[in-house]
Amino acid sequence: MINESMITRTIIEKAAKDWVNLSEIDVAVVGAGPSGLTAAAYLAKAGLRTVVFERRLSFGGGIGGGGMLFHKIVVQSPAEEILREAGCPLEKVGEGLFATDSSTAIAKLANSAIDAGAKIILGVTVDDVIFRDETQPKIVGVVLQWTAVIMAGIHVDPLGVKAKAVVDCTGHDAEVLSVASRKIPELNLSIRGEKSMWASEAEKLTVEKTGEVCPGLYAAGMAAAALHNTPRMGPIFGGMLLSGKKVAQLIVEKLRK
Ligand code: 48F
Repeated sequence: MINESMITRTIIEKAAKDWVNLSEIDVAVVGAGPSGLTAAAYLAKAGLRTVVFERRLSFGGGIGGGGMLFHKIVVQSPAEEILREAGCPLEKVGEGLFATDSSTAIAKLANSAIDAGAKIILGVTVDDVIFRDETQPKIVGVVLQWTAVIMAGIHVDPLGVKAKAVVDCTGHDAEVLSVASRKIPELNLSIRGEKSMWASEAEKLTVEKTGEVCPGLYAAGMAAAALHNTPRMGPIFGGMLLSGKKVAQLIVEKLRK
């Protein structure tokens, strides 16, 4: 029988249990766009306790807008293998070039991350990092707030989650890197923002620049482009997927040492 108090109790008990478990994790991925979802899938596949914190109530980030709201995205070799592995149908449109529906790509990438064992928490914004400065500055977690609280403009103290690695996958604004550079000057981080469009160069450089920014903090996707002032690419997504996969491999190697 449907009972309101039972619904309430179930939600609160189950959510509280999850939050207790996620207060200390292996990897906090910030942002559920293409780079974040891909990173989460490979991190979780490697057995790391991975949680994606996403500000919105939906995942996919910039995929959903396709190209100027037309509902297709383009992906190039070898990144299409990541989508294929996730079960995403692809239409070959040229040598090494493929197209798919933006909604399909979102669903398949999210599904792949969840099936691998990653948890995706929606409606939560990362608005700061946790740091230590014992021998050198190090990022050891993220500070969380309900997006709705931030939108309401009321002061509510946030919660902290400890993580062995934090990945900024927040896209063009590189929000985690930005807050870290503003609040921890010892990190000497300067976020210069992305350059104007040059698709082929941007795709290559985004993957090249993906990596550890300082101990405990990594940049992937457009956050890496914003950090290194490399060009934007528009609605071609291979670089985002390869960047997510690369950051996952780097973290797995680091945490296994
Ligand atoms: O913007 P987004 O898709 O970043 P990405 O993975 O991919 C970029 C491409 O979509 C596209 C492009 C190249 O193809 O130029 O733009 O680098 O996804 C970023 C996600 O992070 C969320 C945001 O809502 C989006 O879903 N996000 C941003 N800031 C925060 C956040 C934050 N402070 N806390 C939590 N989530």
